[in-house]
Amino acid sequence: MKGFPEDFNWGVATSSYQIEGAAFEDGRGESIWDRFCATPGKVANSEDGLTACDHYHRFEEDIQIMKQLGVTTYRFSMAWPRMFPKGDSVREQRGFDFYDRLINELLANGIKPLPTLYHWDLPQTLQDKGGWANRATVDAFAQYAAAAVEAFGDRVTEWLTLNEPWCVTWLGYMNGVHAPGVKNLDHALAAAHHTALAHAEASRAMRAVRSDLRIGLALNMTTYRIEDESDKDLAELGDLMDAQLNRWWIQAFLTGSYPENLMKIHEARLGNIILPGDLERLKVQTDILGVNYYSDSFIGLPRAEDKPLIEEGLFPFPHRMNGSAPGPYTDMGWPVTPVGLEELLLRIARDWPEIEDIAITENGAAYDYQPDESGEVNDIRRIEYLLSHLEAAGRAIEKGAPLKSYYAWSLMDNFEWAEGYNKRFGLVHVDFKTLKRTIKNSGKAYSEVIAASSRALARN
Ligand code: IFM
Repeated sequence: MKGFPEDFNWGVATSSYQIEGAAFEDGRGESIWDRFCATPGKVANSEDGLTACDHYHRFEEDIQIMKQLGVTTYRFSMAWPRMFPKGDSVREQRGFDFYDRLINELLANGIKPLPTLYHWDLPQTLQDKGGWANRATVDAFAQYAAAAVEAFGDRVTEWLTLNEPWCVTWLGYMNGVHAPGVKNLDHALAAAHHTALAHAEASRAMRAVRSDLRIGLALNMTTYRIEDESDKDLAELGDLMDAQLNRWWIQAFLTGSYPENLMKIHEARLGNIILPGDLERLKVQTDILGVNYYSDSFIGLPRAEDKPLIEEGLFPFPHRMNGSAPGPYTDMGWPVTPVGLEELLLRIARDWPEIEDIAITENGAAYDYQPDESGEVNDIRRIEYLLSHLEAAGRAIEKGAPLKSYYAWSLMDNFEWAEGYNKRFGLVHVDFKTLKRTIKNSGKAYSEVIAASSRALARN
């Protein structure tokens, strides 16, 4: 694969609630996703993460699969309610012990761990007090982050704080399709600010324990494509969406400010949320920018029946998301747009030259391929998706993007949040009845890319 340097990190990614299962074992507390899944009508087929891939009991087997794939690094998340069941200062040692075993097993197999501290499983007790809309969650998160570094910082030097704070904020607190299912603009704006503050405060708390850490966060990012550039409303809308998704958290940690267009639209509300001194506190050394990229987003001209997406004034113009997107599409209905990844990486390099280490912390596609009679899973469209995105990433490196790592989403089929188990993103097939794992042909293709890259390394 062209473009990738010798020391490139080749990884796979997962998250705790999506794979671990053992939801109430060894003292783990209830998370907002346990509560959300138990609420009728929230998740497809009323599915939940109670068992998921049972990774909690099968992590050794899963690490052997990673070894077989040849990955050099593994991005996973720690479940906050496993370690602090109520989100306060009372620890559950058995939760810490699980991650201790996981990390040691990874290291023993030559795989570098990259933990994410928050991939959406907030302790329910914190949500009962407002969750990310409550400022107190910022301090609770910083304490949890520091405790994780105290426990594992001797072996783990790279950390991510939050995964996709845009989803936490806008899917969790505005349109309510994710846990905790709140629909309230004030809560959403508070979550947008508190997650940015949480990244900064947690980073400082972690560095106070160990100064040698490299810390980042993972943002879902996209390139917005506007159907008609001459349409002023659509162009303004594109800029608002770009600010809300791509710029909010980056601008916060780099400059201690938020995009002006959003500050203006939400002036009155944000005035009550952002307290004196907060903006300065947002700015924090961030060593790794994790980019979760799946597809470009297409903002189309409205049809007669289209209405403003959010009445309260966030997206004030009627439009049609992805209406103008070219195919093909994945099972999520997301367009396949590999060139967009190259453009996004080059945009990051151009707009934020201070960022010296980009990791693609997630990239992948949902396609439902099952084992054939011989047991083989020939997921040809996933192979095409994977290779075309890797080629795009390689071109971006050649043109100067400081991309250091790639994590395929996901190691294995898992619980895809509100979509349940129907949307399969794995390089490894999981039979959710027997929990049998089968490496798909995409997993084998990825493995060949990694092997070819290490052969190139050996030749030099
Ligand atoms: O499964 C999710 C993951 O948890 C966060 N990023 C997007 C993935 C696919 O939807």
